[in-house]
Amino acid sequence: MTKTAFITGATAGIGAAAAEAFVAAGWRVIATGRRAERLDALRAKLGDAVHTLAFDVADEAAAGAAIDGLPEDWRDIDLLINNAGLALGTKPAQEAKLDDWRTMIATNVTALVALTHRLLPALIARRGAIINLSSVAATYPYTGGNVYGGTKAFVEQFSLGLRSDLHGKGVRVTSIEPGMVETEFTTIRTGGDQAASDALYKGADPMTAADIAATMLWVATLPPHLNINRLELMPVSQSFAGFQVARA
Ligand code: 8X3
Repeated sequence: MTKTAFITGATAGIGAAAAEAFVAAGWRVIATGRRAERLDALRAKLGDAVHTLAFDVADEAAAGAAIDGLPEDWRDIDLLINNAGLALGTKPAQEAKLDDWRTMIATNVTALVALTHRLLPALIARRGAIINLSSVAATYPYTGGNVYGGTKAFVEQFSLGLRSDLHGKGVRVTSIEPGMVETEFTTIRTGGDQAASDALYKGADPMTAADIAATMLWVATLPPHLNINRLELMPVSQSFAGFQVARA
């Protein structure tokens, strides 16, 4: 039977790539995001297997209205991919903007839990699955990661907590935790600085949105008795740095 995935942040990057990968694998996709014209383009590209919902994931009322308005034949959701999220700013905490922190918490944490809460009954009814997009920043601190890393640590731990709460319900939950992926992520993080984004990815052979989409599809199509709890991945070119020591 054809399965349906609900993907947030499907207008670009990993979300758009996931929509493409799941449709190519025979799924139906509810693609959501703020930018209606991008969703229209996605639907034009991928066809009737895509249903689009344009709303800002951080606007709980708009998200609720969009979901409540889903046509009858799009209500059986087998998989929620909580992909929408962002990083804002690269400055250390003492120089960061509080509003950037608020926006990251609103999108990466508050919106994600609200949407999950709303769709849980449907997912339980279908013995479905949830894939949450966390980050290596959940585990490895780096300068300027502050609240972004905190939100992604929340996503990781919330995912594990969901697994406990959903014990015995047959619902799978996975936290996917990528390192460097070349998408609009860095342009957004730097407030539109394309040169900074290009410099970060230059020569690094970063992961691609399609790499993460393929990982999501793999996780979602494993035998139903198998749950990947956390999955951390990086490009070969990225690894870990040591501790820093401030000397007098
Ligand atoms: C972001 C991961 O490695 O680009 O989620 O900071 S990294």
